[in-house]
Amino acid sequence: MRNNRFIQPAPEGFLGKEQIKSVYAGRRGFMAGAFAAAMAATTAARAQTSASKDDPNIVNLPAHTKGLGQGVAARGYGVPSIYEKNLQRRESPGLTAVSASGVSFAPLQGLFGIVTPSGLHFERHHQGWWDIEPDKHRLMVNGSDEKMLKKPMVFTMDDLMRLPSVSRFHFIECGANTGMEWGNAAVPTVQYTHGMVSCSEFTGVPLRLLLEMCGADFKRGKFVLAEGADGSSMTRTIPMSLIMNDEVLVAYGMNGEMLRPENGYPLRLVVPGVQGVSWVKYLRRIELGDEAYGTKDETIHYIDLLPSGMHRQYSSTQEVKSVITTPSGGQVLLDKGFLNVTGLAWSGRGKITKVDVSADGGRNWKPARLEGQVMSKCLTRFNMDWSWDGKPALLMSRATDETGHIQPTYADNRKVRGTRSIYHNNSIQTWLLQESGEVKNVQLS
Ligand SMILES: Nc1nc2c(c(=O)[nH]1)N[C@H]1C(S)=C(S)[C@@H](COP(=O)(O)O)O[C@H]1N2
Ligand SMILES: [Mo]
Repeated sequence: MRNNRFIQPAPEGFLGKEQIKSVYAGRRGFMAGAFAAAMAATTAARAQTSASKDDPNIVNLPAHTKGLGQGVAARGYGVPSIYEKNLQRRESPGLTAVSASGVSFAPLQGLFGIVTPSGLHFERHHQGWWDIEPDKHRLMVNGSDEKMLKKPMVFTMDDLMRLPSVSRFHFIECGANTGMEWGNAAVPTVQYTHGMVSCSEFTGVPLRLLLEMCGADFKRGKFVLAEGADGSSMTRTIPMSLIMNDEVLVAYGMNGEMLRPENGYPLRLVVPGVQGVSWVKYLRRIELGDEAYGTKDETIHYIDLLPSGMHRQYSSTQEVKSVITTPSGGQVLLDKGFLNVTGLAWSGRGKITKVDVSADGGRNWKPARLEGQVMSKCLTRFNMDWSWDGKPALLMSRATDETGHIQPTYADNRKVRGTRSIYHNNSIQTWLLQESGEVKNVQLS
């Protein structure tokens, strides 16, 4: 988010373990430093932005009103303003020990509306990313036996792109999003607590159509296996029930252009409402079969450790969830008074119908405004008018979806799931706004 005279942005840079520890130990060193810097920046900014009658920004004609601007040729592919260079995907400490297996988090604190700009879409690679030559890329569609699918086919990108296409807005969320928070409030900013969710318009061909072209037996076929062309050989089982309603796409487009290489160029699976790992990138093969495949990516990864010590498999649906993105962890409110509280809500089961916001730790709730068109399995932006009286506040949001599911508290989730899970944490997030204006990630017991 741009510097503004009411909110000091959250620290965007890499937060080392030591810094995190000092924040949570309640030592004021790091945050006090940030606060002092914020105050200094504010004083300087105030001199420039206050609209007094001798404001130099009104009186003096800036160069850009007098001179020639830059010619169009200066920008073949547009890039953001140089004043926005802090808004970036970031890696998190502790999560990216192996070089090609990595995560970069989307800077949710600085985004508006529901679409994640493609260059800020979170990334999750199990074995690094590739920029695959589209002319050489192939998608094979086959069956587990000859009767399951009569006519196995291999599609080129050109074959796929001449077929009827559809475009839809959907969120994608890694099953591990908010995963570090199961035990306690672990990371300081919303970028690291919730930044493994993004939302785009995807364009592609319904997978059902390809299966139909290949003569699939839709009575016997119960599952497909989707396989990626990178070194991780990402493989996931997708139930046919999701595919038959034409929601699952073999997609090449994202936000009006071809997919970005880091998001699966030239082809990826789009599985609305289902955790990110099933959205296989660099998609090279689809197999139709009559039972779940039980691959490495679904038997040892993306499973939920329960208090009993047992693991739960195939909990794929991303349940109803929301988070306030401003004010959020690491930001510092520099003034009392009116503030637009804003955030994002989503559900893998359909549309968001309601988001309630509390400023007192969940005792009182008020409905927020849902902005724009609310779409199924898509991010929904909420806003709420609020006035900060300068006293400590506990800010929370709680989403409800069209199936009636309500976002649970940490206490609710832990009753069933314990504290040692990594995946599928949709608990209500709490931000503590302190009298100093500093915002902290906390959990209420
Ligand atoms: N081929 C391939 N597909 C993949 C992955 C991968 O490493 N290789 N990662 C998966 C995981 S775990 C997630 S969360 C999403 C992330 O998609 P993104 O990088 O476009 O955000 O892609 C999924 N598809
Ligand atoms: Mo993931």
